[in-house]
Amino acid sequence: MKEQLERIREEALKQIEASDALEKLNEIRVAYLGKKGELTSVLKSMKNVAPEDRPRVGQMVNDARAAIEARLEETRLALARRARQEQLKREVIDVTLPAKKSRVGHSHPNTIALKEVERIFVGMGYEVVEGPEIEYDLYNFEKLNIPANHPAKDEQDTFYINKDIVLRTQTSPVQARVMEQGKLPIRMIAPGRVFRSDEVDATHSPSFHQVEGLVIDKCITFSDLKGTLAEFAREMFGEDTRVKFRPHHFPFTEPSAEMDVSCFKCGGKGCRFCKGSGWIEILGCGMVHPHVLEMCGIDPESYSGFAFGVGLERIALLKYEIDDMRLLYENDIRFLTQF
Ligand code: 2NM
Repeated sequence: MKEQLERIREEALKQIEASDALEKLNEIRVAYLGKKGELTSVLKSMKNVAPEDRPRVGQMVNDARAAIEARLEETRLALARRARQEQLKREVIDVTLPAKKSRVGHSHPNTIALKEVERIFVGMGYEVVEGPEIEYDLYNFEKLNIPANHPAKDEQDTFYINKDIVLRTQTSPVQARVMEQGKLPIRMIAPGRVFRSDEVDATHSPSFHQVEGLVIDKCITFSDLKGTLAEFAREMFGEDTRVKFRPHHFPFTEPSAEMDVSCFKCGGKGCRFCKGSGWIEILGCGMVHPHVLEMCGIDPESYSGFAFGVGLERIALLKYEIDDMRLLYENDIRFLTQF
């Protein structure tokens, strides 16, 4: 019995010595100390030992168990330490390396200009409303007093999905939809992408952005339009900006006008920027045509309103002195970060 115990102990310690992985240690633990382990089976055979020898043999079994357990624990700690050391070596961080620069994006000039337009009008109590880019002919043309034979409806200018559906050529259909909902008064701007079948050049693109505005209430007059848009111009281009209105024609407004702002480069004396005139054309506007109000369910006898439309790219090009619209669509970060 004594020899058997000694042999088991030696054998176990030798195997522990030779282990190079934690899993192996576990296997050894099970093989010697487990329920069906070698040491346990010695204990089970105690019944064959003479009663007077049992305490001594029991002591020897316990000693062997304690020795094996101690060596297992020692070796486990040593292996764990070694593994940790190797991990630390693998994961060493060189804090002297230059940091990776994080590449941060930049707001597009259109976005900067739009935020500014929105800030100004929201400050005057306007709501910002969006609508679909794919529109019914009914909202894009019909309800805006643009009849079937109007040149704007020509396939040369409009992208048709089918005979009833188009890519919107303006954001006024959003206004038509809001008027139709019948909640009055209305003070809103409708920013968004619009589409026209244009060739690309320095000032044209088949897809660009507009902000259209609409005010409907009792007793709205052209004076309200002038005051509002003059204030917009001052906030957008500087407090010394003057405005002038030239008669124009739009099917959806009557009367209609185009608004110029005094050149914010030369103050109106005339320079290369304003091509010597001292004025820069900025937007179209007018009093909403009674027929448009009627078609959108508003009684023109009780209500009147004004509307306007600005090209966002035009504002961005002017404000940031960019001379080619195509630069706005390339998204070259070296260009964008200049604004
Ligand atoms: C412009 C110029 C003038 C306009 C008209 C409307 C509506 F829906 F009320 F009829 N929205 N926007 C309008 C008027 C747009 O863009 C140059």
